[in-house]
Amino acid sequence: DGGSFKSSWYYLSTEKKSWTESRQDCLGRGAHLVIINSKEEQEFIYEWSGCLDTYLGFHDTNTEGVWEWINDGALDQSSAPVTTYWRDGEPNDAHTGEDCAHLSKKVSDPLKSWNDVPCTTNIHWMCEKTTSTL
Ligand code: MAN
Ligand code: CA
Repeated sequence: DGGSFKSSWYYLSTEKKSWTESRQDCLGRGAHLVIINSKEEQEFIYEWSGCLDTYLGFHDTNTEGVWEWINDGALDQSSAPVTTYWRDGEPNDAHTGEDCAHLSKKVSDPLKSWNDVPCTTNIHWMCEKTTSTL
């Protein structure tokens, strides 16, 4: 919801890491990999990430094809039906398997900008800390 978007703090990494290392980095900051709860938050994140591809807290590592948000103690962890913003043709679980989602900047539509990659791929990431529940 828009409330949690407006009360969140974000961190954009300068380094590139695997998804698991990125997730761990966020936990070390008292935060979590970004969770997108609204269209407004998706649009904001898309702009704010600039030209960088960044990991999201979204994965299907537990069951192939069943995408879920991480539960790392986020106040804005949502049990609501998930709205996704995949690039056309994604997620495609290409190559030897792709279970981690990232924001892809090789597109022009902010609302069609997610792609799945192997979780071992080193890219940037974005952490989020929800500062109040509103
Ligand atoms: C292309 C597409 C994507 C895939 C990446 C992996 O962009 O095939 O689906 O995730 O390559 O690098
Ligand atoms: Ca893919």
